[in-house]
Amino acid sequence: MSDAKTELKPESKYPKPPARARPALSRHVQAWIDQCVELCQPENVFWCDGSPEEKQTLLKRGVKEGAFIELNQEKLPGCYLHRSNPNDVARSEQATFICTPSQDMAGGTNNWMEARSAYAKLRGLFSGCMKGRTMYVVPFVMGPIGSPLAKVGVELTDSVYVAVSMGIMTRMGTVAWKQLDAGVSAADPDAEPEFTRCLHSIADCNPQRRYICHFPLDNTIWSFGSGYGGNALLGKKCLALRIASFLGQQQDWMAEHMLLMGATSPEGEKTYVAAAFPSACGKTNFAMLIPPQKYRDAGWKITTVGDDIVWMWVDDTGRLRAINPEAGYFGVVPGTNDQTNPNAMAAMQRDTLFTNVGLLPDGDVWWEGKTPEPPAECIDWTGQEWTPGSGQKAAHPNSRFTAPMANNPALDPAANDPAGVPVSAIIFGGRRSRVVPLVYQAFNWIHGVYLGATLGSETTSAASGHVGVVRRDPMAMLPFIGYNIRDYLVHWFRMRKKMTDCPRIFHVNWFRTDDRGRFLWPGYGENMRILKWIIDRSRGRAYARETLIGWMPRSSDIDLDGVDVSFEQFEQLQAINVDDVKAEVMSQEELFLKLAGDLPKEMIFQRELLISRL
Ligand code: GTP
Ligand code: SPV
Ligand code: MN
Repeated sequence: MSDAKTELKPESKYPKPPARARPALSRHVQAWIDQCVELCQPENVFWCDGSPEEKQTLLKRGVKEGAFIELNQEKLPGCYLHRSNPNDVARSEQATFICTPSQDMAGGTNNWMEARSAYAKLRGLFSGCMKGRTMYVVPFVMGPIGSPLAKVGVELTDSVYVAVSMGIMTRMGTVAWKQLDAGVSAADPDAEPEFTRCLHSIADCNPQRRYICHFPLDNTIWSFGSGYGGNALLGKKCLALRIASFLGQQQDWMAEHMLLMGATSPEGEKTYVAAAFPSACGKTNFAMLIPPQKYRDAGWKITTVGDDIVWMWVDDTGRLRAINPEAGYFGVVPGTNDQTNPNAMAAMQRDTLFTNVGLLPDGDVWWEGKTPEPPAECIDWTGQEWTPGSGQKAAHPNSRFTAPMANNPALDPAANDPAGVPVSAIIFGGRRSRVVPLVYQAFNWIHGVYLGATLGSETTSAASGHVGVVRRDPMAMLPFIGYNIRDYLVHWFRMRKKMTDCPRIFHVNWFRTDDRGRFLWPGYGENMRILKWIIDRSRGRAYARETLIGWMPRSSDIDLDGVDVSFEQFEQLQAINVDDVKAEVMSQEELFLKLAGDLPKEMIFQRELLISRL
């Protein structure tokens, strides 16, 4: 394919046919874009090529239109602030639909719309919705270029914020057209190339007319009425989790809501670990962990492959391997500071978009927890003047930073490796102030899948709705499974059969509190101590006791030297109360009922075994 930049101006005035603007494009891709242009009737079409110059153009345009506020460029070069509509600050799970011919394909945990009526409804909404606006054509690749799992998507959006964000979060631009071309077979050059059709309009950002619709059978996503990350950056949750989980089930691979980290020991032994925690439950922080001084002195190093999504497959030798499909981080800011996550702080020093944080008088940003003392004043995330006594939050609890992963000082060297990395351990974890111990290990894969499937967590501000209620969040994927959860669980059990030596599975909870509501475990960097035990268990080196819920370390099996946790406190962290476990089993009933009649037998047997151990 010839270079797009030499052939066309970035913007072509509609209704000049985009077909002539992009002669090298597959006619199938072109035809789809033409249809969307006809439907949405944008005034202009802007073809993104992913170049640094183009990013500057888009940022300038965003500043002019009010989508971005330029921050202090001396302190924060290349950084901008975006304030969203106050009604549009988190994922809208109620407005998220799996659209298939039958409801059974979506299953009991998803909102479902019949595919044809969903198209009809959304066609009505999209019709003419970009009048007077620019449509950005954003081609992107999810996954390292050349990876067998890498997928191409094209997002058509009328939001400059979305276009710039996609440029950070994905491998965006001409590279995607090339990858698409590379996928076309020589035998049938006119065959339809495989790509995800992503259509997005923020429209008038009305929550009553907000729909995030997935058509897994058509490899298509239509998102209307929201500009928020998980609803609008369609490569992320929509493609890389919902559509990808469906494709993975069909094609024998897995798309999971997991971080992926490498741990290098003083001896130079490298272990990769993946961990599934629900939204705003610590993936970014764990993935960027900086070990305590003593571990660093000894030579331990943690590196990040990904902080939110992994795609995994079983290689020829029977090992589970994984890639991070993303190229950036869309991370929670509140609570992030130089103590809790210095790597994230470093990553957001440049070329970062901040969404819904406070703006300081000198053009710097602030959020709750950034500094021990709040600033004397700032402009809060809604654009109002703010002082510490105002009783409001300066930053929205779900305010976010969008930074290229290349900014992470601890980026793993394999983050761009198409071959991915081998996974030795999988960790499930939730946010549980009570009941659930700090760490334990599943008896085996099937038990581990049961633990993942029954994962409970207190809800957070990452999704709109109540915060702090325990809900079941199977594999931290409840909002992201793109098909029937019954088939998803069966898929997890089946994948085991392809593996020769499967990863060990663990469960953690960094969030257990004492009677006064204080965290019992210091968390963050100190989680290294737990990770060390997990690595040693995965490699057959550490001791564990058999308990009714799984294998557990004794206090002597975890290094507590140099951390402010007494042996008694550790016992409190690891305590299991039989009555609590019974109540926990009962509270899983709700999930089991959603699966009624469809429950994989392994789930029933594991539950029976647990009950018989009580
Ligand atoms: P998503 O991006 O929504 O998928 O979230 P995430 O899982 O990446 O969550 P993240 O790491 O951003 O953490 C969210 C919140 O949990 C932040 O407010 C953190 O400060 C807090 N947090 C993370 N790790 C720990 C920990 O080890 N202990 C405690 N107490 N809090 C933590
Ligand atoms: C999450 O909610 O799990 C996120 C943020 O990672 S978003 O991409 O907006 O879904
Ligand atoms: Mn997430």
